[in-house]
Amino acid sequence: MLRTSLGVVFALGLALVGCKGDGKAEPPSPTPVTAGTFGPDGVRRIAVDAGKKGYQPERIGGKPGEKLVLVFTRTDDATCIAQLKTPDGKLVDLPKGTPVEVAVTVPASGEVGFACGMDMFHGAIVAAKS
Ligand SMILES: [Cu+2]
Repeated sequence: MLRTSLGVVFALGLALVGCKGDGKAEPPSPTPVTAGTFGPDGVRRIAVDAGKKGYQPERIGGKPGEKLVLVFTRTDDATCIAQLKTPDGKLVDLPKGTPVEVAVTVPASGEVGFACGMDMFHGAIVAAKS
């Protein structure tokens, strides 16, 4: 009996460690325009690493209303981050090591969020101050 409950607690602990990420809000601070590269279509592309610690960069700045392509590449085995929830709520699979392009639009003001499929890791597309 005791062994069983310990096992359950241990499994829960592992699950939490496996998908770490806190939901605490960061204080709003001016986010600069994130460096990217322009594709042949004139749309700025920004590479985002989806790894052990979440999204790098985590806050992506762009000009208000700017269209961007975020190029997500998952670098970690953790299944937690293998799915991306886009700002419009779509779930997108991120196969490990394969860049996946997601078109987004920078909001006119404030920010819009994206997250892992389990809503534990978060990132944001932020209207940068110019
Ligand atoms: Cu997660």
